[in-house]
Amino acid sequence: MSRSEGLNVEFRSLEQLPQDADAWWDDVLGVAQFGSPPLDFPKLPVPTVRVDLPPLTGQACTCEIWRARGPMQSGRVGSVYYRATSQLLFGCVVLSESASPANGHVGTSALEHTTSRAYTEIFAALDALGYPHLVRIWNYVSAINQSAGEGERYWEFNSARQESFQQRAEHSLSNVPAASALGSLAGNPLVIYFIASRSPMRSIENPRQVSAYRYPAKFGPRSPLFSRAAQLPQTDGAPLLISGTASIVGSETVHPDDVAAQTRETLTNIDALLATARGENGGHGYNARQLSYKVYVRRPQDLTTISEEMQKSLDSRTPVIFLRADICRRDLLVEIEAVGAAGTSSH
Ligand code: 3EB
Repeated sequence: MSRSEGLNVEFRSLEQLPQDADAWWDDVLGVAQFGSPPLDFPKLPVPTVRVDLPPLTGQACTCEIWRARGPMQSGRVGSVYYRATSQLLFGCVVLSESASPANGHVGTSALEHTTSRAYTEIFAALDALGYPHLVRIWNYVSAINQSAGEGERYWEFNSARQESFQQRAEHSLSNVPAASALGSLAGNPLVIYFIASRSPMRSIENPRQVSAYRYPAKFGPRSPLFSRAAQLPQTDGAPLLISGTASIVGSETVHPDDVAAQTRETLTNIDALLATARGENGGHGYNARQLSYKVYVRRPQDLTTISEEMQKSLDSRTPVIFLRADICRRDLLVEIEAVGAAGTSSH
């Protein structure tokens, strides 16, 4: 089987983006922009998706730039914008809940309806384009902790997500994508972006945590559907995409009132996942110091504490961005996701 060449992520502020260097964009698969104002990349065929989560480190906007190598093709299927190499696809979809026919009706909520539509469109696009394996997906849901029905809006999102996966013929719990689900402020649309692959990925679970799809019903009648990490064994460096990870042991939140302890527990969870991933990759290393990190912070005033805890176990050169976001359980104060390749630095 032919190996696909690399997948990398890079973080840049608005000021650090070259304005006229077209060649710089040649191998860019997709861009997520966090904060405001929205950037405009006229004439570029690169899908760019704006997420209304402000960076906590001064810049107005931070870009997460995904690169791969090889000839690329861009386009749109339904509401899904994409760009793809022969092996990997980056896609995004943005849907407003107020456009939902369920808006204001009883029964299926506007969020459930919008989530179903987004996932249905994503699966249809991936099947039509021939990248049927969803590897990694980022979900940004407005007002995620707001009460709704018996629980919170996150529960509604989970119901619709689970149902959408189950309706897909090839669905199996052994290959659910790695994911993050975070909250933006009320009024924002549902924003989803993702990476998919032509060949199967390998999903990895965390020995310290109950798989999210087996969480007990007290966390919602329909479980969150994601794996703890996704590995791309057929891509150079076997990139590992780690899901949003939090201070959860088993299925319970630990250290509900202690953000420093939550940060340490989260890093311990990531270490346990890395050990499992190394085992899956013939022992070839993923090193916590060689990952790129995206950190979601519930309360801006916790930034220093979280950042200091991370500095204790990471390198000063480790790429990391901090974003203000709501986390999908009210008692979670921090959530960390990461990306890296085996044996090399991620750059
Ligand atoms: C957790 O471990 C924390 O619903 O897609 C992390 C990553 C979390 C992804 C999701 C939720 C999701 O349960 C929350």
